[in-house]
Amino acid sequence: MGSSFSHGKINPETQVNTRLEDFVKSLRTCIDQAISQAVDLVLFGGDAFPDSTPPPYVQEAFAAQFRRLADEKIATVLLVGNHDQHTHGQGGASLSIYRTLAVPHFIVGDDIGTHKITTPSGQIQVTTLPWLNRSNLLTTPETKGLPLSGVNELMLKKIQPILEAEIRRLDPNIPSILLAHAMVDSAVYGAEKFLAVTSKGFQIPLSFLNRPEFDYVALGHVHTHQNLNPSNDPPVIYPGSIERVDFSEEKEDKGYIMIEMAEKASPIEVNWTFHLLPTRPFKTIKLDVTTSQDVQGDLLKAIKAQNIKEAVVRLHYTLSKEQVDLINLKVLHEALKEAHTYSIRPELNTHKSLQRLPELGVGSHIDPLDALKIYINSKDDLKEIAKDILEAGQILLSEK
Ligand SMILES: [Mn+2]
Repeated sequence: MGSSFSHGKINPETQVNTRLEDFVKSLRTCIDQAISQAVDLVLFGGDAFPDSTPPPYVQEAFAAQFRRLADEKIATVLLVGNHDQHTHGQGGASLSIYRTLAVPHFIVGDDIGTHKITTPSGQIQVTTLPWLNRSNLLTTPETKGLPLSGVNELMLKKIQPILEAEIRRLDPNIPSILLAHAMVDSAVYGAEKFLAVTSKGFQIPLSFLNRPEFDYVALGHVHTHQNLNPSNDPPVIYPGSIERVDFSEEKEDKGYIMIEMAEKASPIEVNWTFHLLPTRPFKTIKLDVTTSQDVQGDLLKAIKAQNIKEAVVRLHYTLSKEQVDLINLKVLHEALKEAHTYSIRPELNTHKSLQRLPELGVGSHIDPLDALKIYINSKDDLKEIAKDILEAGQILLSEK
């Protein structure tokens, strides 16, 4: 909650970004269902907000929904995801406040541990595996000089025995769930994949989680709903996000998972179902009009062919330089008015493939600043700000 604001607008009645209202609506539907079906337990897989310091009104919108579970005495586990963590000290997660305030029946999962929870239907064990980063697990001397792959390997070596110890302590007579915020190595990723190449992200092998001691593995982090274990033994499920964060999720169904578990039977029978949430549609209208005889007409036709009412729309079209004057932008804006919000991005087809400068070719060993000078000299449009760029470059290079 608090993301995707660029795809929304301020609701004049509430003064709140409509995308926050969309997320609240989705979350409210989930909580409504939990209450109306009198569930025993609610699991939240992490990443409540884009970062650990959400604005108060965003945090309040989240809390206002979850407190309804506390009111109904429904046990709830809030797992800490990477976006919930603050870099400073222990308990430094946006969700830790729920523990500090001792919200009844709420558990905050910010470390690896197993929580035995008594529900109206009996006991259940939930092992939490929050997002772990290197500073949680490793000391600076341990990682000194190690490449990123080595650091990740070392992290996995540390996690495995800790998780193993939790698994061994599980009571085989009580249903057990692993709730993990992780990037699992066999998952299909969307925007989250970019985390993988930074020091912040690493992948956990499916074999760590895919254990018969767990009756269900509930995952957070990846926004695309998927089951990583089609044999369902146990199910290893990403429910996905409850709303679309950006256009990379345009074609995804959004929803929540309802899990049914038999109380005591060996093996414990588990059924899970994905329930669609009524989310705001995202629509990309993309066309190339370079060979069109009626540029404006074709653009309007492409817009009319879509149901854009209340959708977040982007119109991307490619045209040639000569066609620019044939476009009446005012008419395009009028045609897109029905959308919730929209953006128009024309692109000229004159983009030549970028030529590599021979001076900067592979194998040339030149000073970075000289390379920058050569690059700027090759770009007419940069000449005016060449001095500023060089100065900025000097400053950046002097920062070690
Ligand atoms: Mn995450």
